[in-house]
Amino acid sequence: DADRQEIEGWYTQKQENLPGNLYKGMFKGKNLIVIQVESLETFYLKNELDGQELTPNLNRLLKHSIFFPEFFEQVNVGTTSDAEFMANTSVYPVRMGATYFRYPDNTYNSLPKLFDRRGYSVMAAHPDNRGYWNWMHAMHSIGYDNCIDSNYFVADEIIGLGLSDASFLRQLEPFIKEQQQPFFTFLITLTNHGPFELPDKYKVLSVDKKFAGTKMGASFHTVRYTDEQIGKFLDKLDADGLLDNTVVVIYGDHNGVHKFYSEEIPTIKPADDWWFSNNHRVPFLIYQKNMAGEEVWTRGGHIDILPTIAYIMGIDEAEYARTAMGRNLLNTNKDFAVLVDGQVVGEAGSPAEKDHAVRGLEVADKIIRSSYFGKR
Ligand code: GP9
Repeated sequence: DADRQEIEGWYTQKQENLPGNLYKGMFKGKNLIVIQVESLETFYLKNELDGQELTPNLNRLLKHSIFFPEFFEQVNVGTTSDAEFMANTSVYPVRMGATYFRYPDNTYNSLPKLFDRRGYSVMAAHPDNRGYWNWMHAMHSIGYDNCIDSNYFVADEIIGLGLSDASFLRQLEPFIKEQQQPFFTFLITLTNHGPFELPDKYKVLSVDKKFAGTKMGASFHTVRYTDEQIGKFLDKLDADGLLDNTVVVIYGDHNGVHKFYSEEIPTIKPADDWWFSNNHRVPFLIYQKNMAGEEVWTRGGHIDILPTIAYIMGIDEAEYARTAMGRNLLNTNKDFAVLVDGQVVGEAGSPAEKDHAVRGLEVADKIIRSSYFGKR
């Protein structure tokens, strides 16, 4: 009972109850594609390596996107799976271990359920095997009845951890096109995974020799490659006539080169500003072909993806106000993100508000360990 009161009290205190604004329901009824990109950090976007864009396609999308430059990774040890979990449920991951392995059967209010209720075709796609991070089992519980993994694709090109982004996205496009509209498709990419392997024939950047043999240098190539595949994928969907009626959300799952290879970075000399420091930022952008681009500098993180998407897609807040732990970054007076270690980036408000924000990590732990939403 005490835990129940704490959880319910936490949600009550979280409510902001602000009047609606111009973003509310702006894309109601459109298709939605959410692309979670492996190890994509914000510093790659809009930056140039000796005059060469690292993400020319994402930069092109930004001209028609709402872009959140102050967006932070919030994953725990479940890394990629934690990002997926937060994006789909707006609940922080469990404090110890990986949520998908420890509690794969839990029930949540989730993006797939919100769209399923609206008659959307709902699908999740993964280029890797269903067992990686217990993916398919956990995604079924979260609400994706239709999950397709590497077993659904021809393994005609393996790079690094598995099916190349080029092959995956090429083979995925017919699955997307053939769905009944409106649809919501969630997918993740793979190739930009450490240690950032890429066949030489796909390397198009000229990378200074000071990066020779480093993961940073290798990541420039794989980021550029993944960016190219996303661009081609969206061009194909556009040629299919889908993009006018589709919203595409893209975000990075967690830091990559700065998270897993940080010891190596200071050895690269001389150190340049723009690629050097780890600032935990991953990009989050909402692209619609016919929209003018803008930047929203409100701080947030993975936990805020569901309420932000739901708001623009016209889903009534009452449907998730007491399950989503995150804020709608397009209509909030608060400007913060809680990192995995409890550190608060930005301004959570008064000391009591800051305490409330940080307590969210423990409240989520209680929600998950008790499968709270399955019992309520
Ligand atoms: C592999 C992908 C990677 O399928 O989920 O997970 P990560 O190692 O980045 O957590």
